[in-house]
Amino acid sequence: MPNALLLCAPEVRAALEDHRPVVALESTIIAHGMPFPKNVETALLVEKTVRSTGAIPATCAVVGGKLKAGLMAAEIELLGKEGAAVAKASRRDLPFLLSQGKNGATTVASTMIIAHLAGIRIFATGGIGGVHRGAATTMDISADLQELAQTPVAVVSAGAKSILDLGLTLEYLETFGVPVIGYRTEEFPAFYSRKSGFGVDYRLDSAEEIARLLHVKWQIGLRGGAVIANPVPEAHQLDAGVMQHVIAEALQEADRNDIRGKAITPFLLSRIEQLTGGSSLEANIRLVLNNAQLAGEIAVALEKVS
Ligand code: PSU
Ligand code: MN
Repeated sequence: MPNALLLCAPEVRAALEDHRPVVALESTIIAHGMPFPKNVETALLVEKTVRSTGAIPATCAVVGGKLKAGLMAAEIELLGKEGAAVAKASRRDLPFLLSQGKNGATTVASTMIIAHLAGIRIFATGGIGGVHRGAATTMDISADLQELAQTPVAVVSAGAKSILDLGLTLEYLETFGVPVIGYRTEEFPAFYSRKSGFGVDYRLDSAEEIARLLHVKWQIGLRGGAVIANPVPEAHQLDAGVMQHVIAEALQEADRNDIRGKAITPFLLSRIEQLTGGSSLEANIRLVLNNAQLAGEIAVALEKVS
């Protein structure tokens, strides 16, 4: 059913109609996750990486009060340049932005919503949101987790940053029946580093096996998505000990400055980048490209099994 508020790029629509593979990409990472101009360069490189696997990229955002699956380069450039001035749009923000004809950069949660409306089943990002440290008192749990519980889109990520409570994030995903699959790893990766000390539910070593798992999950009518955890490439990971230090410092600063709610993740990301002298940004770019590659391969394999 076409939706009047959804605009698919012609290339994306054509691919979906022909049952060719498409990979959704988010835009909060562009506007709020990385500085200009690296954010725009990376977003375009991510699209190119998806194409190299034979899949079509669909970067998602809210533009002029419409949900978009597939952006023009000029739209990516605009989101990247405006950065934090663009609204960070999660599930709860969509009705306001659409009814007011505004723009928004979509998080994992809202990108999953757009992907599902468009008919896209695979999505690549950097890291998913999760249960924040101290959530027992702040109740700060990303809407990404509820979206994974209810919307049938698989998200390829490098795990989650240890700005989050990774143990509670994994418990939450278990409660809501979201499979966490490690690609060639038994350990849930901690974004900048390959190891976190927490295990994944299952390890699978090929895109084909992951595609089969997703196919059967949806074939038996199980709601929701899946987390595909793809560790940052060995050569680009940062020292876990150093990162623990940096993250602790950034968290303390956030606390001192009373930064809360949707502002906390962008604040921590930019402080971590400053504190690591930019090496966290390089790792971030490499892991996103690595996720785009795997997501493309899974999307290609999924079209073959379904
Ligand atoms: N984690 C990252 N980088 C990011 C985000 C999370 O390492 O850019 C972004 C994603 O768009 C994610 C969102 O969906 O932050 C989660 O925000 P919140 O915790 O406010 O739901
Ligand atoms: Mn939050």
